[in-house]
Amino acid sequence: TVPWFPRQIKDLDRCNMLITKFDPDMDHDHPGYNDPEYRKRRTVISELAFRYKQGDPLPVVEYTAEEISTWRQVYQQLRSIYPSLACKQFLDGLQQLEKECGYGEDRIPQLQEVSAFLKERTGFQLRPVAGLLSARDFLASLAFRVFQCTQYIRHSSAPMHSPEPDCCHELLGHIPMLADKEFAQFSQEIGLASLGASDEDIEKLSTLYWFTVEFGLCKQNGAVKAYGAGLLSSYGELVYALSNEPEYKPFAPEETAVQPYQDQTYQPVYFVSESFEDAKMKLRKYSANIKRPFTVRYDPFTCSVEVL
Ligand code: H2B
Ligand code: FE
Repeated sequence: TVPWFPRQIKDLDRCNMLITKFDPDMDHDHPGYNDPEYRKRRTVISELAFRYKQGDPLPVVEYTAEEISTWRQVYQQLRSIYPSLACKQFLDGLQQLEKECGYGEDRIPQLQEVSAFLKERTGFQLRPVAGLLSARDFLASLAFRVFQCTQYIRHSSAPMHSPEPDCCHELLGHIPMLADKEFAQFSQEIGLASLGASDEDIEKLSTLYWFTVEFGLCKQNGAVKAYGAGLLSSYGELVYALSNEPEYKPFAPEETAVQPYQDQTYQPVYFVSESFEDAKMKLRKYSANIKRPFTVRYDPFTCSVEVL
């Protein structure tokens, strides 16, 4: 039998299965575990996401001076190495966000304004989420060009790396890429391929997503550059990933899909594609070949999925 999947954009209200393994209340190794203030703050911001229904205005968070200071550190450090380590699509997107969407080191952009910006560029919109989502729910939202976005920030004691997604990861890692038309198209295709897929196929798709959208490297003008959001939001791992120390393998979806991955610390292996376009094409081809007893088509007029 086919697992339930969202057919209409408002069904995304049901795609809210959180994975709590990196949550500061559950994970003893979380840098915020012993900081009751931080945990309290996280609860407040989580509530905003739990209450959110599709179509509501995106919640505004008034960030504290401490949170902005963490953002500033992350922004300054990463911004200084992007020009030499990030791929062109990312640099273009970030530049637009800085020019037109208030990106900068002095404030944390609000989801509202970022969502409006993306909507105009690529039709993507944001919705708030309280933490790490199940792969199935996360991928399903991409089918509707909805990106589930955390709104809290990492703990101030560990600005250079966070095992769970936070607003630095979303706003710096993912958003600039989602401002690219082709990347947006390709993200939606992964999402559509995931709808109603078997658990095994979801596992493979999510591994592919991991080694591309999160930790992908690509060649550009003879140099290797990062396009993965997990790299572009972690100073430590971005430098490490391009240091020649880890193992590099050529990106090949069938093999990449079964490569075990590391979600506690840096990756031992990264996949390098011949170009950004090459990764996109190969991953597209792979997604299109996933076997399902039906086909899906997205209707942009009604924001719904037709099942044929
Ligand atoms: N949840 C959230 N909130 N953000 C992500 O970037 C994310 C996720 N990525 N769940 C998913 C899992 C990804 O690692 C793949 C699809 O498993
Ligand atoms: Fe991510």
